[in-house]
Amino acid sequence: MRGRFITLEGIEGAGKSTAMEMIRQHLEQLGVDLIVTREPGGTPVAEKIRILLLDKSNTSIASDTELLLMFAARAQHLDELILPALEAGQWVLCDRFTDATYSYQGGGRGIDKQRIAQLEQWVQGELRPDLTLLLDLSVEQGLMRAGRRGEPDRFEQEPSLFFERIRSCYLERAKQYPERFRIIDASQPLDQVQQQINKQLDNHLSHVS
Ligand code: T5A
Repeated sequence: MRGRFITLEGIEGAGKSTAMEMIRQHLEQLGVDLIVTREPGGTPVAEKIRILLLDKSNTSIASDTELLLMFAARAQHLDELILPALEAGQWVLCDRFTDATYSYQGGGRGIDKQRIAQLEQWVQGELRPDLTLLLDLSVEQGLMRAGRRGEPDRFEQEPSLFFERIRSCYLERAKQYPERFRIIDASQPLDQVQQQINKQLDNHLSHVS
């Protein structure tokens, strides 16, 4: 049986890295054979593309170049890691996927969603996440948390309006695809975020088995 594909999304500082670890522990305790990965990245070549994308000294990356690099990294990630794992029956937990492209390159940069949809179809075919946990919180709160981590990367240097558009786009997508999106209130303290996430995972598992 094909494994399940779970993605985690949210604006900067929403707490994805923290939540990834909680999810990994919860699913492994339940006996799920899981691989944990991230985008952009997840394989040696895709991680090199990530470095290019996040490097703030690359001040003149055109929006279309950024979009194509995201999908170039994704094509490699799917071919080398995600698809073989799912086909082998493993579950894949991925920190960001194509909803981030719709939100950052579509909502944030203003690229036409139809162009993103064409690339999505080309690179992924019919593959879509089975479950997407959207960690939602205000841009102000997210940027404040992200700021505590130190030096901002190329995306984190953008003004807060950029992240407001990204957040709106994420929330629109959650409305558009209610069958797979679950919104987590990430403004809550960590233990409550964890409870919300575990509830959604348990719910998902009960429908799978
Ligand atoms: N990107 C990505 C695109 O533009 N298009 C795409 O298609 C894709 C896939 C890299 C960048 O690439 C862009 C988006 C990104 O800008 P990333 O590495 O996932 O992607 O980027 P970040 O959002 O920067 O991810 P991080 O992992 O660095 O941030 P997190 O995971 O959201 O936040 P985290 O867990 O590090 O938490 C931040 C701080 O808050 C605390 C943590 O302890 C930490 O100090 N915290 C909390 N504090 C209080 N209460 C809570 N509930 C807390 N949760 C976390």
